Amino acid sequence: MTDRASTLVIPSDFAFLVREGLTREGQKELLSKFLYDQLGSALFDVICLLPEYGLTRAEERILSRHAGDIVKHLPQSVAVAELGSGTGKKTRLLLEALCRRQTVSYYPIEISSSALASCARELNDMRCLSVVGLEREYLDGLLEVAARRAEGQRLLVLFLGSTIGNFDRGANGKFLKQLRRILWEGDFLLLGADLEKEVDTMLAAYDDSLGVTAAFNLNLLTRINRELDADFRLGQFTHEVIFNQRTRSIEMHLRSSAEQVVRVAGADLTIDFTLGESIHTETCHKFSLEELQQLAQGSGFRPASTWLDSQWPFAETLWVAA
Ligand code: AVI
Repeated sequence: MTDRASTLVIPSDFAFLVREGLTREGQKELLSKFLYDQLGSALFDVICLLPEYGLTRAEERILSRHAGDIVKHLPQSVAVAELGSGTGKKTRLLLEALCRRQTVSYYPIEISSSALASCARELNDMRCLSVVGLEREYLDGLLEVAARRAEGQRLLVLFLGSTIGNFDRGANGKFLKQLRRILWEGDFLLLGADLEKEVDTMLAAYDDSLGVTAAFNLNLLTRINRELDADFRLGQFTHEVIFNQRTRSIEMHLRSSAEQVVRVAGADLTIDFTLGESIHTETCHKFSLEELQQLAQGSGFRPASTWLDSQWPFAETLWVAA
């Protein structure tokens, strides 16, 4: 599974990948990037406010407390590229600290034009900032930023919110190596990663009592119904969250509560579900600090510093391209 925004979704790809995921041997699967249509993205913004979902607040606390310290590690002239800008709210904390010493070129890279627009609105009043949004896949956008950088200018890449956890094991290292190849030695990556914690706390973060995450997950079926002329009955699937001990990951599933047949006309597919069979829709890996260290070294970075939140185990790590 790729991250939520690493690949542009064009309709024929969508049909192809839905077909591929639902017809595979063994565990049926839908890629988590498909969770983020317009409604899914809005639901994700609500998830970030839920009492059970501590990740976003943890990262905000780290950035509001330590932005000055993070910036002290950076050279004078630095351009900032962000993979998946989201609303821009967290980034603002860091950009404000940078703006105290330099004017800043900021390049949010997003596949969603509405997210880019809301990020630009959020940062609109920052006079020291020039914002150039790139509606691209992550690495394509980063290549473009790297080509635009001024002579001698360092790059700081932001990859916040633990989106790195939505890669499959192995795929995260591969992605980071590709990212590293675009950078020059001495460039920086600031990576936000959710850490392992009590299983019940992790499960509750993805199965909140208001049912917002359930709606976020089930919305994927609504999307397939709408875009691929399918007849998934939402009442016959339930949101389920498990912690996979082997992979140290939360997994989101949609479990069929009946034996049923679903037609996905736009993917030319008729699919049988047995009672209790599930579709795996998202992996949310939880890291240990040693694992992050190994990931940095294995992908060509040197870990420079790590900041932790005292209330919710979450790490913001600054890596230097080695
Ligand atoms: C985007 N990503 C970091 C979220 C996470 O926690 O893995 C996605 C999410 N899925 C359900 N809740 C949040």
